[in-house]
Amino acid sequence: MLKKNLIKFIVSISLLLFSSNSMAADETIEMLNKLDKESMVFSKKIVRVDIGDTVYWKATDKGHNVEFIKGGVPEGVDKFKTKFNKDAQYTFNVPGVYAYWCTPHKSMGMIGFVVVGNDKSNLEDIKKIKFYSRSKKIAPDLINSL
Ligand SMILES: [Cu+2]
Repeated sequence: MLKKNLIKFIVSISLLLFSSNSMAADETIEMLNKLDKESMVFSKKIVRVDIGDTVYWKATDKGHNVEFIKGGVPEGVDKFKTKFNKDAQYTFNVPGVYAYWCTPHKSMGMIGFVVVGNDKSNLEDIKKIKFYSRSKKIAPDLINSL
């Protein structure tokens, strides 16, 4: 009986360690032509990472890329635009909110946000971004849930 409880205890401790660890881990986002009822979409529209974490974008479907939106990143962050059909990655060393889109599908709702270090100090800049068409429709709710 005692042994059983000990095992339970060890299992719950390791689960706890695992889950707290995974919250601060790197993220992988798929670039997709279709997900449920949406087409042209990043598999996760919002991810939260710690400073120094890396986000990987997988070119699961072809014809997509990642482009940071001008004015939609923390001050001092350089331009970032990846090649079509290629997996991409970026290591986030500056805290703040990053808004990006897929260049050819930026008006089709293919947008995403990364919050780094739980820092939302540039949220006002994010709200000023000019989104187009379907992206314009979905952006406010996404920005409100950052
Ligand atoms: Cu795309």
